[in-house]
Amino acid sequence: MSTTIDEAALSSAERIKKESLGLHGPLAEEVGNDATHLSEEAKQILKFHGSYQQEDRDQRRERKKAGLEPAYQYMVRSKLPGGTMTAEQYLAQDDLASRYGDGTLRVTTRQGFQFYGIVKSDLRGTIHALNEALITTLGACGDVVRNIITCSAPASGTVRQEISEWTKRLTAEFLPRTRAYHEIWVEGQQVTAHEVVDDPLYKDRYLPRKFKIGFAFPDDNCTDVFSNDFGLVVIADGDRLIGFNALVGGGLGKTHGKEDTYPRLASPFAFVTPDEVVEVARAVIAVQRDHGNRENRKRARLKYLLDERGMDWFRGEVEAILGRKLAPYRPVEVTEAHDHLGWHDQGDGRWFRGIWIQNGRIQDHGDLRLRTVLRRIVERYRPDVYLTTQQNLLLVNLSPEHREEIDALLLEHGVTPPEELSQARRHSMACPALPTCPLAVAESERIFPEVVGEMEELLAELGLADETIAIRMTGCPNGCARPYTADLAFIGRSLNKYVVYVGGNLEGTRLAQPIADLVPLTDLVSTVRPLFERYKDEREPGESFGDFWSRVGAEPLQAAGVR
Ligand code: SRM
Ligand code: SF4
Repeated sequence: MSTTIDEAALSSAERIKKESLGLHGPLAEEVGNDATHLSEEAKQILKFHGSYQQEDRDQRRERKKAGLEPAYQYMVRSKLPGGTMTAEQYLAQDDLASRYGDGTLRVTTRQGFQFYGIVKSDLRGTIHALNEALITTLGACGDVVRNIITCSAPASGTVRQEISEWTKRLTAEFLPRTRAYHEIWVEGQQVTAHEVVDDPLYKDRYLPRKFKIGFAFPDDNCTDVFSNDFGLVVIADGDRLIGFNALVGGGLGKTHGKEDTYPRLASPFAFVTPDEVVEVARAVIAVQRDHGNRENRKRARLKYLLDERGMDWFRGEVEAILGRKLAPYRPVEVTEAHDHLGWHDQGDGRWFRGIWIQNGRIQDHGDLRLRTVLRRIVERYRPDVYLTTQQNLLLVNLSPEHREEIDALLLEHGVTPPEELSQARRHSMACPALPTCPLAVAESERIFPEVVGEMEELLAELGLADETIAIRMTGCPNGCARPYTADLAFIGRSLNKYVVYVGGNLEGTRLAQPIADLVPLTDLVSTVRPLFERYKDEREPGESFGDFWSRVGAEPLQAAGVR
């Protein structure tokens, strides 16, 4: 698409964005009315404000039979740049999970928190309370720059600290300019005359699609930086930040059976200094804004624009905006990724403790009283709380003399120490899927712990229990738990059936490939057993499962191939 817009060909989302007049839409009027749900227009605009209208899909059939409307509810997503929050902010969100939500807090793969099961009449109360705690939800969803991620593990006096500040700075730069958010959620007004604020970056139609920015370090790509539209790999000389290797065009979503949609790792783009990073990011976003596909949302991410027009064209457009040439990408490899679990010295006399959270779900369930113990620890020791992109949580700035007490508390509440977790479980991730996600075609979070359990048995039997293997599951091909960069992934295909992928790596530098399609849930582990047997017999010393299959080339296990 060129800058001349063919209005008739645009997707309906484009009309809704434009007619919203700066994200007001009919939202302000509808949020306060008595209906249990929103109109299509308001629902779309609500996303930009950080919330999705959902329904409890477990109740769908019964309610339909009884002639009832769907069990409408809302998911609210906190936007936490770099995943950081204070103890007070953690406690405020923990309160909200019970006051308005379903009693759980979900750490997302982009360092946000999600609240579920909020009824429409409590939506304003929830978002208002988050803002009172100085947490925004603006732009947590929608066609704008999403939560900006980085490795949150603190290391005093190093560039890591500086990068955490960068996530906040870029967030402030790329927040949509709108009065609507403040009016609806903060002031709680029912506004009808909309005051439209000029937004030089997003203009009146925002971006063609979501836009993701992430930071990483060459020796720690725990953020999966290559999955972002715009990635920044830190280039440092010791503790001095020199600049960033910028990457463009990452994105993981695809649609089953549609060959023109695919996961793609971001490509090397340019070297940028700290002084120019905001300007370059802004120019990259502007090129996507002006040239990205606004007719077909399935092809609207930056990755497709790049593949259609080529890197030279893209760089030329960015350079034309900047009015100068960009410096070439530096030959620096990304080689490691860490999960930051357990105790670590921050280098300033204080320590942080990384806590593994199954699929990011903070809740009390059976013997595991994770939500209770986290609240107790945060109330008593007042640590800052940082979220990781692997759905885990770090308790930060703790005094070393509290280490034993904190470990004892965690144990008492049923939290397994990281060193006792199997490697397979420790590196596993699943997306929420059913019953909240409207796009799920198969289960994920709810059944994944059992699948991992079966995998643990298989790996133990083969003597592979100590291998670091990242296993991920999603309920559809959109890729929310980043399955396409995992060693092994199960991706929902239809009810109880999955596509099996192998060959990614923990460092996030390689895409996995599909090797079996429509595999029933009950056959997942038996399907991959031969792959692990061969890996055990033929691997080279130190070779990971994903590296092995990438080297030998995983052929489709089914004659008909996989899509
Ligand atoms: Fe996602 C849509 C959950 C990270 C790719 N994602 C959704 C929605 C909102 C479904 C919807 O559109 O109604 C899911 C809400 C389900 C629920 O009930 O909570 C959802 N995505 C999530 C989270 C919560 C998964 C998790 O396990 O933590 C993550 C929230 C991150 C955040 O805090 O902002 C989440 N989503 C991702 C990632 C991973 C990442 O960004 O590192 C991806 C792959 C990278 C990418 O964007 O390409 C991802 N989500 C998608 C897509 C596919 C986009 C595409 O280009 O095709 C969709 C569907 C869409 O946008 O139409 C989607
Ligand atoms: Fe929903 Fe699919 Fe994302 Fe899972 S991967 S949360 S099923 S959109």
